[in-house]
Amino acid sequence: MTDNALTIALSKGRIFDETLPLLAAAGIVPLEEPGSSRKLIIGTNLPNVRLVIVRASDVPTYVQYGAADFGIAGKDVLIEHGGDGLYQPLDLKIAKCRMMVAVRKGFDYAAASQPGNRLRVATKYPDIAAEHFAGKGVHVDIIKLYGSMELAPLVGLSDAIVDLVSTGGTLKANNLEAVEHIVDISSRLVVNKAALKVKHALIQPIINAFAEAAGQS
Ligand code: PRT
Ligand code: MG
Repeated sequence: MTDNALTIALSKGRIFDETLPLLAAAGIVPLEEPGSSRKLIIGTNLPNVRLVIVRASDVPTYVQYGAADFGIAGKDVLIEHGGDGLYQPLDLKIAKCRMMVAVRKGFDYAAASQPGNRLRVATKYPDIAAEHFAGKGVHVDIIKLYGSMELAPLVGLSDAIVDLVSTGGTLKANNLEAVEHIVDISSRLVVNKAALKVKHALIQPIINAFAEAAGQS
């Protein structure tokens, strides 16, 4: 795309919903709602600004390679991605949750997680989980899953899970309990480093509007 056009990568669902007010503060209004539209490229009220709708965990990749100029991604996704090629100017304080260790109710986690012990941990976040347990001196076999981590301890696939918790409703409904807090998570603005230079005049006012709308200017 040309130097006066902008592509923004977003995932549908909670990040899209919570980004709408920020976009509006920057004068950007999507022409369609990705929940109902099957389109992957969505125009906006501004002829030079478009949105691309991608999986939450793919946002950093689109931005890293410059297929999108900027995007919004959870800190969970950014830690696992590593952040190469990304400028992260702003914590937008949206899509907040907590990265937690959880186990079946009644499981003696305190005993199982003594230093030197070995634990099977199912997660979509192998790097975050490995670092957490390394810090405690607990050996872990990490079992990588792509979703529904909550099932793993219930059917004997793992002793524990590392997953995101917001209301706690999913854990409760599945007879699990959170036993350790790893890190607080919220979503960040991620900008392609080259685009920030070349399209600075277009991107900086949007960053400023987002910062103000997110209460950080
Ligand atoms: O759904 P998909 O596989 O496409 O990708 P995704 O699940 O990564 O995307 P999405 O849209 O669900 O999440 C996007 C981002 O929102 C994540 O990267 C997080 O930064 C953030 N976020 C905030 C959450 C949650 N809250 C959250 N509660 N992401 C996921 N959850 C899940 C959690 O994994 C668990 O299964 O919701 C369930 C727990 O919720 P409670 O409310 O029952 O505790
Ligand atoms: Mg999801």
